Order: sequence, then C-alpha cells, then structure tokens
Amino acid sequence: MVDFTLTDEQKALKEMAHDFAEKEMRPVAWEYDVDGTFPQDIIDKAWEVGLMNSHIPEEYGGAGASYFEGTLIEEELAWGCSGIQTTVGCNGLAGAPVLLGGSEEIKKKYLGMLTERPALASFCLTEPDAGSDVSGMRTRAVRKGDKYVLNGSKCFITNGGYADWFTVYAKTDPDAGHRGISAFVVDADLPGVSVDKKEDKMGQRASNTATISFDEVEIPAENLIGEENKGFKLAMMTLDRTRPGVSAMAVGIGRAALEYATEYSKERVQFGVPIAMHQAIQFMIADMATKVEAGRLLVWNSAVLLDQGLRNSKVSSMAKRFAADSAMEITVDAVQVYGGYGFIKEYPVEKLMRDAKIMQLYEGTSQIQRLVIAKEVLLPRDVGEPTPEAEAKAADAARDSQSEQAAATV
Ligand code: COS
Repeated sequence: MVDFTLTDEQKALKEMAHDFAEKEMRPVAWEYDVDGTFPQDIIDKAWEVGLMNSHIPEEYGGAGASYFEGTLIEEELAWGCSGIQTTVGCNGLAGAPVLLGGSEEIKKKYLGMLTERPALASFCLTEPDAGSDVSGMRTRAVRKGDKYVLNGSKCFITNGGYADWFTVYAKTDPDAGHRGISAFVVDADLPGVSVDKKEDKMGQRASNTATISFDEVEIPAENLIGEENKGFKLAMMTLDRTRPGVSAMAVGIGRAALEYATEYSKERVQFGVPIAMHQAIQFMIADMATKVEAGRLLVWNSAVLLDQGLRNSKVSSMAKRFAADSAMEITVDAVQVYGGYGFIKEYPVEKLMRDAKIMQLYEGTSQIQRLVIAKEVLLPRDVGEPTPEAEAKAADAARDSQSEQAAATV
C-alpha cells in the first residue's frame, strides 16, 4: 500500500519547522531582502533548535534525519523565506560529498565542526566559464608531496563569505575530461584563499553569494574526498541527494504564493464581487494548487527512493525541473491575481516572484534537469538499482553475518 500519512514524529518535525518559519523568518524576510542582510541571528537560532544539519548522522553530532524528513523541513522554511533558507540549508550541499566519500577523519573533523557550533560550509563547483559544463572547469590541484596546491576561482558560492570550509572541485588530470576531477575539503582560513565579491542579486537577497579565489593554496593530501579523479561522479551523486531538498524549497515558495493569492482573491472586490468569484481567477488558483501538490509528490518520491537505498537521478531531476518551473509559474500568476498591486514591493508576491527565479538556475538549470531525465529515459539504469550507500550497507551486513557464522562454527 502507498501511504502518504506522516508519522507523529514527522508531523511534529513539520510543525516545528513551520512555527520557526512563521515566528523567526517571516517577520524579517522582507526587511532582510531589501538590505541583503546576512541572517546570522536566524542561523544561530535554527542551529540551536536542530533545524540545521538535520541530515548529518548522529555519530557526527547531527540529527540523522532521513532525506524525506529533510524535505519536510526545507518546504516549511522556504515557505518562511527561501533566501534565508538557502543560507540555513547550504551545509547540506557542502556536507553531502564528505558524507558520501570522505574518510572517517574528515567526517569527524568537518561534519563535527558544523554540529558543534553554528559553522557554515560551502560547495564550490561552478566557475565563471564552467557552470552547466562541469567538466570544463579550470581550477587545478597539483599533488606536491603530502599536499595538493590549488589554483583557480569559483563563483556563485552560497555562504561563500561566511563559510569555515569549502568542498572544492578541481582538475587533477586536465587531459582526462570528467575523469580528471577531484574533490577536496579546504579550510577557509588557509593562506591564499580569498573572498572576492558578494553578488547583488535579483532575489533570495538574504543569502550570501560570493566568488572565492584560490592562489597557491596548500591543502593536506588527506583532505582529498574519496579517490583522486573521481570528483565528477561525487558531484553528480551529491546533486542527486540534494535536489529533493532544493525542490522542496521550490514547493514552499509556490505554496506561499498560492496562499497569498487565495487570501487576496477573497478580499479584493471587482465588478461587485470578490475576484475569487470570477472563473478567470478560479482557474489560476486551481492550476497553482495542482502544481504545488504535484511538485510535492515528485519531491517526496525522489527522497523516499534514496531513503530506500535506491538510485533517484531521474526522479530527482524531475522533481527539480517540475517544482522549480512551477514555483516560477505560480509566483507569476500570484502577481497577476494581485493585479497592479502585485508589482508593488509593499505586497508580498513581488519578492516571491524574484526569489523563485533562482530555483530554475541553481543546483542545475531546468534545461540540465531535462538532459538528465532524457538520458535516464533513453538509457534506463536508474530506479531500482541500489545506491552505493545501500551496496556498502549490504556488504557490511554480509561480512558481519559471515563472521557470526564463523564464530558459531568455532
Ligand atoms: N551518479 C553517479 N554517476 C553519474 C551520475 C550520477 N547521478 N551522473 C553521471 N554519472 C557518471 C556517468 O556514469 C559517467 O561515468 P563514466 O565516467 O564511468 O562514463 C560520468 O559520470 C559522466 O556522465 P555523463 O556522460 O552523463 O556526463 P555529461 O557530461 O554528459 O553530463 C551533466 C553531465 C550535464 C548532467 C552535468 O555536467 C551536470 O549535471 N551539470 C550541471 C551541474 C550543476 O548542476 N551545476 C549547478 C551548480 S552546483 S550548486
């Protein structure tokens, strides 16, 4: 049986996240948007109540929440303010490659740092000349003895100006295309690391977005994440795991816009009746509501597949594509429902429309999601195959059972 009912714990988690969004985020969201204020006070509070780093396993000090539970939190907090939530949730993106491929020492040190205090980490993949085309990156890491020397520049880095450490992707074999990229953990205070500039953005203005440069930065060799030259796959696997959460944020933006538009349509009177009585408005509201529901179902499916230990690339990209495009469409329609007032900053939907745009761009554009979906449909290898984590778990279980049998025989 397919059951969409949340457990009591999941309901409590969702309510807690909603309360936080309503009391801590909404009241300052518009002010922080105007000033582009970095929401350090909200980060501190979110960390305190356990809404940050929920994905980090308990052994490294996190809550060990499932991917599905993560989407419940992300939708609610983005309903509060997606700009602030981009900042609050960013550790999930930076931490995912460490969780997937990092050594035990790296996990303890760097994931531990995030759970011991409200520290931040950033994911450094994109470069000025390499956005969608990941393998076109130019940042170089050259092994010299027990260090790698890093040179290059990464742009559009969320929390870049405030991070304590970065996961950085760099070419270790420049002639090998996507098979010549490696991933590293880089401390932000190393000599040669500099934060160049904070971007002045259209939307999600409370989140910090910066360019980070690396000039002859010496990284200890043990900060390599996983194997050398396996960084491209690590990046793709990371995005499979983070896109459910970012898609849930898009659902949260769409839901907020739908709620504002619905309320307004009941109050605004034209031609002698509230505009909600006009079929033109009803059809818009109906389409907006359908997109929110359909988006959430895709998001939940993409997360539950991962929780079941199954590959989710196709559904994850479907969720991101659909929820992001829907957030844009819903917010545009919400402005339409408000009419001329929707265009005025004093009304809430103007910000939501600006905030929604980035959902179609970051963590892979809607066009990149279509590429991934098409590839998975044309060359199916996806749903039903176990994830590497599930394979590792099964191998551990088999090893344990063999040792138990051997012990019993002795
Ligand atoms: N999980 C594991 N491995 C994957 C994978 C996944 N989800 N997706 C691809 N791979 C592997 C492939 O199996 C292939 O492996 P081999 O080297 O063994 O052949 C390799 O990675 C290359 O895959 P592919 O040929 O599909 O790569 P392409 O260059 O055709 O496409 C796209 C890559 C365009 C999909 C990729 O560059 C991408 O996702 N770009 C967008 C990046 C992005 O989202 N940026 C946003 C910034 S991050 S906030």
